[in-house]
Amino acid sequence: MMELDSGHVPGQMQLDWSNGIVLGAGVRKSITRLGQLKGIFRDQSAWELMNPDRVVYSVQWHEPMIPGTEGALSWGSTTIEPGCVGGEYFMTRGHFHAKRDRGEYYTTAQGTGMLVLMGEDRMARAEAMSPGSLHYIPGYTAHRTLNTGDGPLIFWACWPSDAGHDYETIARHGFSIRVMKHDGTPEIIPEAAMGEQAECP
Ligand code: PAN
Ligand code: ZN
Repeated sequence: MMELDSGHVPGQMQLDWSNGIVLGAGVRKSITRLGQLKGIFRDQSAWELMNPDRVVYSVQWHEPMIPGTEGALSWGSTTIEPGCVGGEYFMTRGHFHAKRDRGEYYTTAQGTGMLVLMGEDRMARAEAMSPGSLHYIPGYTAHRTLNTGDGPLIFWACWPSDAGHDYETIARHGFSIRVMKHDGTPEIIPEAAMGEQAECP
């Protein structure tokens, strides 16, 4: 079979929809462990006490065109494991797209969570995620997902292949809101109002 310059073999792809699995040639995968998320969770001392090898989330995706191709689309899933660090749910790093005007769709396949969205003016909001929920992420909007349930949170995403990922801005300035586990339920707290947080129950 012919190979594209990107190394991906064209061919029929198949999804295991509810489990977030992409089947077919050239599926890409990444795993993010707790140890790679320094500075993401507010309670650094709670983070330091946890196993750095613990998997927080994994992504698998299908990128049929060379990354960066204008007009091309990529498709993938993210699975966030259940867990919590210093009262804060397991979550993704979060990013703006490097090409700021590029949008994205998410749709939830399994579990419950929150999608945190923040504009360049740092105005933020959160959308609840549950099976079947559809989320449009406009351009110029940073996005991060958290698992608020007891099982995995699995969602699908479709994004422009030339969007790119700007993690640096979030690493430096963070999001302006956090989602904390309070009496077993998610509570949205502005970063500026954060006080001492209790340990995860
Ligand atoms: C998603 C995210 C995925 C992992 O595919 O990349 O959920 O989150 P981080 O990239 O913030 O670690 C997406 O938004 N792509 O653009
Ligand atoms: Zn994105």
